[in-house]
Amino acid sequence: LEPEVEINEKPTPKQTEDGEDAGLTEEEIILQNSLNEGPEIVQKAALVLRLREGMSSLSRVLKTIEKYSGVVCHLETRPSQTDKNQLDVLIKIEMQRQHLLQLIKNLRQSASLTSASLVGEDNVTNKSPWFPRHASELDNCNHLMTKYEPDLDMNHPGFADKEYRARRKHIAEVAFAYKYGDAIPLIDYTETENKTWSAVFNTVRDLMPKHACAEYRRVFRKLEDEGIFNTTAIPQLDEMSKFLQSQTGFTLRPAAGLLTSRDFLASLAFRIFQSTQYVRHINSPYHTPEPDSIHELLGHMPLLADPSFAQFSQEIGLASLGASDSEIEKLSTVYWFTVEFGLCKENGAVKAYGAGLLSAYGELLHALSDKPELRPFEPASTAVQPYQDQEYQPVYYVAESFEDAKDKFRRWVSTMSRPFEVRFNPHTQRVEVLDTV
Ligand code: NLE
Ligand code: FE
Repeated sequence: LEPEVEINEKPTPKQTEDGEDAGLTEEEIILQNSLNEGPEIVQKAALVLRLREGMSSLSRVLKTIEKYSGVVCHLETRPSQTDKNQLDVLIKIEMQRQHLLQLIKNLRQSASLTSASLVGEDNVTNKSPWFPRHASELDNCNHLMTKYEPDLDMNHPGFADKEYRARRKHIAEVAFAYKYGDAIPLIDYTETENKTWSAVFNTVRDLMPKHACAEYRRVFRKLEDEGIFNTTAIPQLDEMSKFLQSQTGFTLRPAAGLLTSRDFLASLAFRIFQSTQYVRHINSPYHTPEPDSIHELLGHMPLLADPSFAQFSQEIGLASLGASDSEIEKLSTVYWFTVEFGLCKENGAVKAYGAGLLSAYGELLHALSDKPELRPFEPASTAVQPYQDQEYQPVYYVAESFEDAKDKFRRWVSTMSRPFEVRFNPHTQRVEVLDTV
């Protein structure tokens, strides 16, 4: 069978008035411009096609890819939603740039295709992906992960507790309604919720002098002196946000639950921390796999008030803006083993600074016992260490100091693929993009 899609070595591009090829998508223009840097460079690409004659056209398309020495890495098909006789196809391929461009042009001219387009994939990616440029755009960064939720997970201690579930729903709605510039809504915490807080707060206050890092201890005392930390009532996010702002410029905004990594990390770039406002179930006060306000307040807030740590947090956020999915995965792993579960050295001893440790006393003791494996913090290897969020961690990473962690992190981030730099302008709360290519 001869492929119906013929290989035409010299297509005659239609010219527009300003001399550019007509009808090219942004990705294709980028691809075309990259040709002079190395036409024979093998490049990953994703194609989205709509085929007129279903599977029989698909086999012709695949043959054509083969003719161009392309490798098919991934293929998905489904009947088109608008016309069941047509087939929608996603094909991920690896192919020399010069052939790739030819292929797309030829596919476009083929009679068996209704449409063909190149979509961004790794280094073909659109050079200006969307990410928030101003703190107000974080209103769009509130996508939730549905992992461990009282409504969905039978193992959640709140699963069978109707009242708890209704309460969670109410507090989540408050967060969803929040818009940049609003005052953070006050939550009138119930007696049970305050009791849960007291239980956790008292254990942390007892363990902290021995096990928490100096920066944490310093801010903890300050928060006690200011009356924000006290054993009877859960601090309000609003008062905490004002406190942080006065220390490091960090502020808070309410989040409805566990956010996607991309959305969560993006906010850190603006020195904004998205914080949950609901409280864990009274039946399991000393460990929960999901974030809740006790974890945020007791775990995260003291360190966000430390200038060096605040800077480190913001830099993780800045590195995430416009990063590829696999880089986001690495950055969130680094975040996990530092901000959430990090240990650090202090006068020859090992102390905790990770928020997931400082809000869960069982794991805090576990981390500082001889049970887990401790490794030195090295961003490149830490970033690829698999982790889970249901049980205590088997491995922790130890930083020499925040300054050292930051230096290492900066060096590692500079090896990432993003073709631009970003800088936060604190006067305008805007992220400025500096092109480096
Ligand atoms: N395990 C922590 C706690 O119980 O406070 C929460 C970790 C959230 C990532
Ligand atoms: Fe956390």
